[in-house]
Amino acid sequence: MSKSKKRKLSKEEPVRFPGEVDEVHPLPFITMPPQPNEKKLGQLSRKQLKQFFDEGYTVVEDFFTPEELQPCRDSISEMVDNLADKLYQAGKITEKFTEYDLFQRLTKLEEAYPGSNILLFKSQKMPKSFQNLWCNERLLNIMEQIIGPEVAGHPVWNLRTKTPNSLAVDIPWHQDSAYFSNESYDHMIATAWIPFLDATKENGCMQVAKNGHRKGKVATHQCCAGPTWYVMLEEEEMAKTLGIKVSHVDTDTDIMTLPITYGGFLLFNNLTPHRSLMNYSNEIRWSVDLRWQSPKHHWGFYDIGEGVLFRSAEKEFKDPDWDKFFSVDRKEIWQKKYFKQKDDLDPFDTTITGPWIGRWEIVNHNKHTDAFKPG
Ligand SMILES: O=C(O)CCC(=O)C(=O)O
Ligand SMILES: [Fe+2]
Repeated sequence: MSKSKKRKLSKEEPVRFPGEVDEVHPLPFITMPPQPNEKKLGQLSRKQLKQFFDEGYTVVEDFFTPEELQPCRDSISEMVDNLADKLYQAGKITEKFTEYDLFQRLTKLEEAYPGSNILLFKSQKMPKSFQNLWCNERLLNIMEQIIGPEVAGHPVWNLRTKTPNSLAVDIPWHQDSAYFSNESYDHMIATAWIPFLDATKENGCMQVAKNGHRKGKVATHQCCAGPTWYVMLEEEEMAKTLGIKVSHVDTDTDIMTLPITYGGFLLFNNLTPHRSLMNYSNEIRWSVDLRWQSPKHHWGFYDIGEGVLFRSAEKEFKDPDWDKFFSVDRKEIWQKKYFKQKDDLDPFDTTITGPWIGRWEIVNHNKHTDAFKPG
């Protein structure tokens, strides 16, 4: 990968990409807000909270019951079923693989029609079950501990369609703010990464680089990894700019591999470097990532949609305004606003572009970077 990250225009002026800034904002990421004496249901222990602010992550175990997560599993099955129908009706596949379960069926579709995992990633609309998970009372109690009494859902969420051995869903090191706009750099956006099965080293669990948030800085990312639309952060750059120890062999390292048992989840923030391991198993590692922040801050996601208020300090809170939130489909907007192609896209097109591609140096060109048009 490119060593000459900053091609010089002249001796004094290195080329800067829009994502690169000098200022740092460590305090919002390492300072625990004042905590009331009384704990609410589901809230983190003092030790977990301290780890979240000190190290940039914590794993919460045994949080959801299988009954709470089953509706999400059912929704995913339905999404896969719909995709199979669409592919079948368009003549892209000759069988629908209905006999395969949630952890196998998309793999079969992927074999029959490569890119199926991307199509499902690209087309997702949030089902009711995920809405309920997003504003689960115990989860929001945790968000109050992290963000304060005003809690809103952040517009960026993803269902990960991590089929075995697929480069398209192999997500390299990054800080989430590298995908967001620069307005996200100065405040906490908390992510819960929730797997729908035991996430293991074999099936592609997450790794975080602990302490990587402490400098309050977004390191220099590059675009795009292999055949994908993902930004990437080199380990050398993580070590240099974020000051973290990146050894994969020493025990004295900041790289943490985090298997998570079904019912648990991982919490991290928009400056925590993280990636997922390759899925070498024979099952699909489904997960969802959901985000929250204070509604007082900019959404940090360009001008593509706003978040949705879940808790308010001033007034008794009723229901989230889902209609308003869903009136904007952020993935559809990316595809239109940042895509060179003008006419309607083929519904089976697997190109993904978005505003993040314009934020970093493109060191690896592919169909996604080629399709990108600055908004
Ligand atoms: O699920 C993955 O593989 C990556 C998740 C991720 O990058 C995120 O949740 O921000
Ligand atoms: Fe991420």
